[in-house]
Amino acid sequence: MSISFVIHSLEIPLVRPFRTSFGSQSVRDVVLVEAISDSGVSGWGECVTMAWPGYSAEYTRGAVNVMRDFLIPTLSPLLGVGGGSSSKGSSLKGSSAEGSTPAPDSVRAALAVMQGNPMAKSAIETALLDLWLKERNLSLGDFLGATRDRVDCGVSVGIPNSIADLIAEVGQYVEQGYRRIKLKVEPGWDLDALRAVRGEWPEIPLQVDANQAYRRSDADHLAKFDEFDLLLIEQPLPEDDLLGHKLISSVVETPICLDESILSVDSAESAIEFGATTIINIKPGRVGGFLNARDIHDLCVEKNIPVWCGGMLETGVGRAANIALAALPGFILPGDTSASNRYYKEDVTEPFVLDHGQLSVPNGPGIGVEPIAVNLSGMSIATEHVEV
Ligand code: NPQ
Ligand code: MG
Repeated sequence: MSISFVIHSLEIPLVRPFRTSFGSQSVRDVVLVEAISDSGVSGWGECVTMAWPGYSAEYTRGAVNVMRDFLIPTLSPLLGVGGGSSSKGSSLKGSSAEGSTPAPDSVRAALAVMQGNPMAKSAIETALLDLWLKERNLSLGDFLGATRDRVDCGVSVGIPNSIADLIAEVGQYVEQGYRRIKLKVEPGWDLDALRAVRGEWPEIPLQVDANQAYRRSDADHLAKFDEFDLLLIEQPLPEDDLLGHKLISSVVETPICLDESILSVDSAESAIEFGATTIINIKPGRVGGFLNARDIHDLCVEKNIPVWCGGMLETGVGRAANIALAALPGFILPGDTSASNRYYKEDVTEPFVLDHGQLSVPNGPGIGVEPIAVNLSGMSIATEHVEV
């Protein structure tokens, strides 16, 4: 038995530049991980890093290096090759009669030997999970415990050049049927933008995301957001500042929602119990994969904390898997699970198309989608084969 990996580096132009408090992007550099079984079946996972460490410490070139030099080699005993373990068939922990792919839990456990790098881990774990599910003819949604076949979609609106541009862009999304609008904010781009959008759409579900751009001393300023009837304020302060978020929530009535701060089940429980957050944004890449994402969801259901599915400008590969996750019962707020055309004129898979503000949960085996070969090759800037 053997599984080989191909790391596909792609570049896809965005339909418009996406600016946040940490910078602007007009091209999405994407890495897709392909795990190929010895029977020639491929499993796919998307690495959601950005080109530079702006959102979190991970970045694309680093993620490719850690996958090639450490994460994939660390899995070789599990895959039954390397270190001589291939000869001991009965000791192949995690493999099973249905196929040669190791079980998802054993992949997670093996990768946990390495610190950090959750986005790189998630890409590899998801590629193997897709393969494992395909061997069982089981969809990711059914595996994770999805209870819906459609999910409500929101959209994240970057920081534009003017209020007029903002209103025009939000107007397009409202017309397309999105069920919730999220404005990216930063000091100097917040209250005027909110006033303008609320003026046009007094009733639309609205929230903001600061990507860590404020400081503890901005509590009184953030309290001025209360008059705009927001669903939540996402990650106003730096990732490591749980006390700051707790202090902010004692001054601000709008619920605080953490994104970058939540890295694991334990950090989620810490933030909840400490009083730093009352809503959580779950992104599989940020938390090291779909198993951890599901476990954080389960914790939040138990603790009555609403969750929603974040987005990292995924192609159809990452999007398909996110939509399966967003179909779990605790995902009660619309996610950043937008249609393909929010970001891309052409997606690497068949496009996800919004229908009454919702997307359908893929129901084929695994993540339920495949890259289209010509799209993949047209977008490719590098292809690296990694033998286990
Ligand atoms: C967030 N996403 O919730 C992120 C941050 C983000 C949809 O708002 C390239 C790749 C640019 C990933 C910009 C949304 C990005 C990116 C922002 C992720 O915080
Ligand atoms: Mg965010």
